[in-house]
Amino acid sequence: MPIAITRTVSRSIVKCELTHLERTFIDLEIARKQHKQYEDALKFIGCEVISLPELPILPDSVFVEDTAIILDEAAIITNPGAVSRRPEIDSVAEVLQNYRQLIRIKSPATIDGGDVLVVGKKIYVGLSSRSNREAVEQMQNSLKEFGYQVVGVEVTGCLHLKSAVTVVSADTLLINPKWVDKNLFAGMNFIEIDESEPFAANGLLIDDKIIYPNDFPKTAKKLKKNGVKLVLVDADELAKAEGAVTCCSLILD
Ligand code: CIR
Repeated sequence: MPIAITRTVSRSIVKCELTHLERTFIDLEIARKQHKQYEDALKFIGCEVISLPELPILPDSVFVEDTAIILDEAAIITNPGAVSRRPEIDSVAEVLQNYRQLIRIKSPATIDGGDVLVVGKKIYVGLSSRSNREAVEQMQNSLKEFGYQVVGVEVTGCLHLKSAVTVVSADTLLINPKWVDKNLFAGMNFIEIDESEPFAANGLLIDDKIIYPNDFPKTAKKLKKNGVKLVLVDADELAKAEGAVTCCSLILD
């Protein structure tokens, strides 16, 4: 049974970091209700959900994905690109040490888990406002013993690499080609988002199902046509904090 680590939405979510979006009011009650729906979707797929307690003074702490990268052989504890988010990592590391050997990314390297796309033994790291080449280098040095190749890829127009591309099956990527170059992912198949839904490239694959926001009906239709099984959730409240569905959990298979 996969384990999904989540964290209750912080009461200070309105003070979240924002990079590409204008600040709009985030309703805590709605955000928590939708987050609960997301946790229910994880359970529906068959995950055991470990829901960590709220961190009231850390606005972005619901986005646990950014604090770690889970591999079969180890968990990498990140050094988040936004200084305000660095205090989020310790409590996640404390939980993860029960499941994996920990590897820590250290300054000047910075990286957010949202920038990391794992496709088999290849790890793509988005070179974004949050993640840098030093992080790619540290990851490559730590992970070569496990046979991983770590490559940095340019990403533009969005916060993280996984805002632009996510995995929908072993050999298929859901992608917004305006934000990341398809040619970087040689040998993969692609499903392109509908152009009118630029934020539609983020889905969370667990087993053979994708947790996917209700907000992108045109892309959802395309995914279904391609045989992708969707578990739909309301995710528009946390989307105002620049968070998508992968951001809200860490999955241990
Ligand atoms: C931030 O800017 O760090 C948060 N407001 C949003 C983080 C979203 N995380 C993700 O895409 N992995």
